[in-house]
Amino acid sequence: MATGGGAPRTAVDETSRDGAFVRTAAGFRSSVGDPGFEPAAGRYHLYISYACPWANRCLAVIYLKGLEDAVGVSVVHPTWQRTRPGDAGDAHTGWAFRAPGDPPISSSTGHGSFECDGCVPDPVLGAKFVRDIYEQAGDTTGKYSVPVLYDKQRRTIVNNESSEIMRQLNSAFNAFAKRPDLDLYPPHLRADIDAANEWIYPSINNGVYRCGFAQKQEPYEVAFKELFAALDRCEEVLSRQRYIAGPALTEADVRLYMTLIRFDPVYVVYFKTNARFIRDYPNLRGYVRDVHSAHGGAVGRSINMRHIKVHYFSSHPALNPYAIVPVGGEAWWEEPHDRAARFGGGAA
Ligand SMILES: N[C@@H](CCC(=O)N[C@@H](CS)C(=O)NCC(=O)O)C(=O)O
Repeated sequence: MATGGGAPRTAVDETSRDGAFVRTAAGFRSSVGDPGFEPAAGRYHLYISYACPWANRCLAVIYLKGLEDAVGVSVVHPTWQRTRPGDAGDAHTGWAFRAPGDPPISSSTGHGSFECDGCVPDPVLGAKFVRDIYEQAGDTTGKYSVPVLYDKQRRTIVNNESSEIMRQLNSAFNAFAKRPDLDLYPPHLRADIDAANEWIYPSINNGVYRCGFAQKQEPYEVAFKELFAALDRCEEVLSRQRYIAGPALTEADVRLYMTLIRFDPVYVVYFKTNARFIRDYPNLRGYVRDVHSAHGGAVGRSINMRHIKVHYFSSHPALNPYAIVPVGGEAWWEEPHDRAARFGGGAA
């Protein structure tokens, strides 16, 4: 069920009166496994953007669990478009579907030229925009975000909150998973995972957005200080243990990694998070490499750095009017790491 209400809008519009970025809660909060949403192979479809850290988390869980044959995935174009291009009174911009080989597209204000490689169109509804899927499902929030977990049988959205979708992919589809024994939220680590998520979400995962989407100096500086204090805390934790919630790779690592992998190529410049690069923290650097290569490279396989860079730099004309994508950013996360040798165990 959708909750809340409002006109179509994007995250760039979500600011409070003091200029701070305030994220709107997701509207569809059912679970696969609830009555009426029985687990099944081929019934559910996941709509993602490779660029979006929240959607990327869910794709990583699909690869980690080996659910590629059980849950279909569509991938939007990284560059936000006008979603009602023929309607002069509706200026909303958002995620659009394209097929590989389609002609390149520009930003919503006509700048740049971005190819469609890696896009996967919508085989379920044939939607042109993610907005169409929300409207078909009776959305009333007006925010058309990814990820979206869709039920093809009931023709509705099950859930659009990534932290909840991750848990469902982790536990509800084990009958169809190639790796049912891999538990990213194991009972003995739950308290530590919840505790890590609790401070990492506001200060790091959402903290980079609080820096980047702030519209006044003071909330930006508050978010900046919290962000780097939290990164220092991660660095300290990861000097003592292999993963953020203990000795095993868990959902808390997937969540943290998705922000860290975007940090140097995008956030340092685009969101003005420029106190330090992640590659300059010895433990965070090794940790990102470790998670990237974990379980046969399942997490790293979910990363499309071209989509990540193109999205941010081409989708918010107010922040980067000419949609120029910075060139720099070597792939240091693909290098070897010493964390198995230092801490043992893990997910190599
Ligand atoms: N609570 C959501 C947040 C998802 C979210 O904000 N996704 C962004 C992309 S990174 C989005 O789709 N934004 C669309 C918009 O702002 O209109 C989750 O974690 O699943």
